[in-house]
Amino acid sequence: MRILHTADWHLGDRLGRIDRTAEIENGVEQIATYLETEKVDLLLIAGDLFSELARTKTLRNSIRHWQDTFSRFLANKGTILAITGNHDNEVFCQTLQSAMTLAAPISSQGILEPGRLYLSSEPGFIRFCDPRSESTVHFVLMPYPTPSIYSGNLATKKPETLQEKTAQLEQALYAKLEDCITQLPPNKPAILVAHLNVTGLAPGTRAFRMGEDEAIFNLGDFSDRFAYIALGHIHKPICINGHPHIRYSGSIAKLDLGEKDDQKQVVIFDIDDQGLQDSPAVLPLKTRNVILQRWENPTEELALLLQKHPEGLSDLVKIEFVYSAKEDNLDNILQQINQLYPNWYSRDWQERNELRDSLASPIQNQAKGFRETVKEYVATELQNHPHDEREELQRKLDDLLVKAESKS
Ligand SMILES: [Mn+2]
Repeated sequence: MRILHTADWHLGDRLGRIDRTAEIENGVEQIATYLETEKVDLLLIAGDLFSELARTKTLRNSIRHWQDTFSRFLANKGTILAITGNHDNEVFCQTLQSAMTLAAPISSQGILEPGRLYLSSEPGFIRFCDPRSESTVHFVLMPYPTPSIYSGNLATKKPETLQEKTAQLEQALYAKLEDCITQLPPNKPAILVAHLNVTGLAPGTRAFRMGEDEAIFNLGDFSDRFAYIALGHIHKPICINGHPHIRYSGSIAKLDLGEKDDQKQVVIFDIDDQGLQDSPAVLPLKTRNVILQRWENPTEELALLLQKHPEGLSDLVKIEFVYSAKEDNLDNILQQINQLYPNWYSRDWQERNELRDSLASPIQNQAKGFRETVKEYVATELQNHPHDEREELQRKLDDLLVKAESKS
């Protein structure tokens, strides 16, 4: 069976004011092309299909996009197997799963039919028939661990601290994993699909939009049992402890500045009755650049860049600059930014004479209050709206802020 491993699509995600849907869908289309050219049997998505920022309409459009993109793959008996990640909306995914099962009931024999999408938000163990060798391929699925998903294996004692809660969740996941492994037929190759943080990453490697206190799982004792471990959650493509068969495929678009240097990719591998054949192969994905621009002399820098790229650039850019009210024209600068980088996602500036601290890090030292932060955010989001509408919304916002402050 030939399998393509990918993860962390984050459909419907945003970066500042920029909606990333079209770009991420382009990544999905590149994957669909690989499914055909590489004659893949099963597409494996290790969690985080949707962004937590996606609206219902975006979710609907994404599903429609899958229909268009994968209909041929599915009609040719290709299979899509996905698990949920921490960014996926659990209720939405469960509804989708139930609706699919209702439309096409799953056979009770235990070996799942090819030619359809399986999206699992439950940990467990499933089987498919390998269309090449007619043998059975086993998958253990471990979606992102939340107390509701792993409740069957959770200790009954209510946790008193966050550490205790994390420890209980870790134990529940290990117990479930152990339980699935005992159900596997001995000496048959199996694949583990999991959306979580594992040990063996370089210090400071953190999951997308997650804090430092996240649970980290040690797959060490379990990893020998699997021919391949398909991980999702960390957006960088990484092999764990140098093992080519234990890896994060990484996300399919550069979702923020932390991913600016990543070469996005998917992994393809073959598995048969004997286990993994050869070393997994990596195929590149074309992605849009995400960059940071810091200017001390914005007028000059912009003139140079516009001379070089009069048509503008498609990069997603975070811009920070310092200008002088005497020498620079702020309106011109902002206009030229729109011309050069129509896809800027964040911009921040400071008038040179307003600076109190050293010039070296003027922008990072801004400490804004609640009111200022909210107003600034709304002003940025509304900048492309008609003037009247903007003024009216800002007036309403002011009223709301006054009310909120009088209550607190
Ligand atoms: Mn994740």
